[in-house]
Amino acid sequence: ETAGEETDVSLELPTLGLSRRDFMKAGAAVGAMGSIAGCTSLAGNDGAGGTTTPHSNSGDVPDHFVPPGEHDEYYGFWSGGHSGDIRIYGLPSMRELTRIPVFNPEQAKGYGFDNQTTEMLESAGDYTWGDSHHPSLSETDGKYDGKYLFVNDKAHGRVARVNLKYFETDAITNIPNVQSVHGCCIQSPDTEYVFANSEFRTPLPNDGRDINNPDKYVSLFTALDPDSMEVLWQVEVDGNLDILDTDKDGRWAISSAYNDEEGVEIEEMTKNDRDFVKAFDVPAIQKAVDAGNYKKVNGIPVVDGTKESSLNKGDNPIVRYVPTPKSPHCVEVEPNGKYAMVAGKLSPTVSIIDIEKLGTASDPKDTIVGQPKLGLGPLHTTYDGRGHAYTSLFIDSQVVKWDIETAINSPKKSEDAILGKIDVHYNPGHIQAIQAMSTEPTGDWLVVLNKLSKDRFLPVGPIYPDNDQLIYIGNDKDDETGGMELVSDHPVYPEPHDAIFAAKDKIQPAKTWDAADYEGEKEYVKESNSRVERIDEETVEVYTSVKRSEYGLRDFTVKEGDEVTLTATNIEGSQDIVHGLAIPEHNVHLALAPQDTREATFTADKPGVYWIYCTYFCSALHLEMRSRMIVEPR
Ligand code: CUK
Ligand code: CUA
Repeated sequence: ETAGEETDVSLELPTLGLSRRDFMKAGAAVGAMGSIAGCTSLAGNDGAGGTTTPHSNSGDVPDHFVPPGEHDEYYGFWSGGHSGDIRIYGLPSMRELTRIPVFNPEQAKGYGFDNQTTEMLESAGDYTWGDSHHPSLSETDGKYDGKYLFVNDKAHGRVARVNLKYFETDAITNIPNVQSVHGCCIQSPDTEYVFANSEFRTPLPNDGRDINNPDKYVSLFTALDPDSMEVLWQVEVDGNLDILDTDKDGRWAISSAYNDEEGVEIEEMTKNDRDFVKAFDVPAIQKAVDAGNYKKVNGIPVVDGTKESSLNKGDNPIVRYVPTPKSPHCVEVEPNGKYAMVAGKLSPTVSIIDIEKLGTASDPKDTIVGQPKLGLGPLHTTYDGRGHAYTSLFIDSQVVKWDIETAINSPKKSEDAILGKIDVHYNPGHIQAIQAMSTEPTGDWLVVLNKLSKDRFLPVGPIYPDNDQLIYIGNDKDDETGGMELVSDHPVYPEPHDAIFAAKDKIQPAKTWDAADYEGEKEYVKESNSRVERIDEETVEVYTSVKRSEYGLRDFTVKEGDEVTLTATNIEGSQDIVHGLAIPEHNVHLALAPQDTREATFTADKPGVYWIYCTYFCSALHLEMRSRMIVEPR
């Protein structure tokens, strides 16, 4: 049994899903399970596409079950990992609401099938997959403003932007000089920059030079303009960069980093006991750029932020190197912007950086004001806004809740800071509480993204789902878990790394398209204006409206070998009436939301008759909703 000990537990308690410890603790309450308040369904079906774990022994957890027809309180934006997408969930139900394709062409939404998205993917490197890890919501005044979500592509060194009016990716930047982007976040509090960490060290530029000189490989911190999505500048540093977060005042961007040894083999990378967190003084870097203090590589200003750089020698270094135990993983700044937590990964500690001291301490190591020992494999930390931090323990398969000020004030006794631990299933990576990345944490729900599910679900073959678990954190209690209560389990398709949550009123998606948003780039095709225009011997433009249950053109004729550009507008005004436009044997599919226009260019290279049909079931006459493309032989 690969699941080891835990397998036994779940075999004993197949429907409860409680750990042995929870079971003991719950004691008599288990016998009275049927009466647990707030627990709507003990049969394991919460209607959420997941299994329900009954709440443990307390009756004061609000209901996570959202009745039919009612809405969730919160939006959750999950990265899809190497699926390349963003998934949208409602919380607390954890129902998946939709997905937004980002780095992956995706046919249901026609993404990578119409000209606009195809051209965007092509000009961003023409890759057909990506590895999305860190979603970051745009902010105004430290609060989510609902405009954009940014996310990195670890696989190809890119950053994408999702427009939250249309829940659609509207820009992807392929960042020069870097191979892989890992850490990615906006600058708080006003989204003046988007930052991206390159994780892998490579020659600069990576064009065949310095292949055998690993000491010349570099890692870069990149700043992008959130509006134009252009790269503004980069900073070269020592070691590999990893995860990233910013303070709440627009000054510091703080990166975890490993491999200060600058080795290429694992043994070399982990030789030393110390690594250095990099704290980037953003205004100081901007000043250096404005003063022309950089070299240009592939058109991008690259500022020298290495330890030896003259820009780091004076009183106002542009990058501070803060020593931590080796190979730390996360950086997460707490909602007040006072402290940044850097989790140990290989060390059982979390290092607490006092952000104000980054600007004042003469020795960077004095910025670390606490280093509580929390458990094995600490990876990520989140917050409830009541002074508590929650850290995932990858190796221990637990979440530990701890008190930040106590950890700082009792540096010798870490136990004093620990408020409780709860078992999770299994091997958690990111952990995220509602709005914890902004200045407005709500402190009620927390999701822990477990990498392994082992025995938690029906077996589905050798590639298992992950397991996202919902934990209620609204009760501070003096018990074993510090009041944390495991509420539900949710299988997820591989492999989200991170998530970010916003109250529902922060996000205001459009119900239909507004043609003003694409006017000038595309023609809104009215029914009366549906037509075929021959441009030259080999080029044809076809324009058609689309509505229930007909295309503006019942048929159209082109010649074998013609390059056809088809423009289609869904002229419906009613929300939720989406139409598709599929052309068999031509790999053409448009998904058309109401008032949206899309274009597809293709070659009609096979003479014959092709039945164009609608892919979205839109009316009783959906199956009859057709047009014919007639391709005449030359
Ligand atoms: S990383 Cu995945 S568990 Cu890419 Cu945010 Cu830490
Ligand atoms: Cu239009 Cu189905």
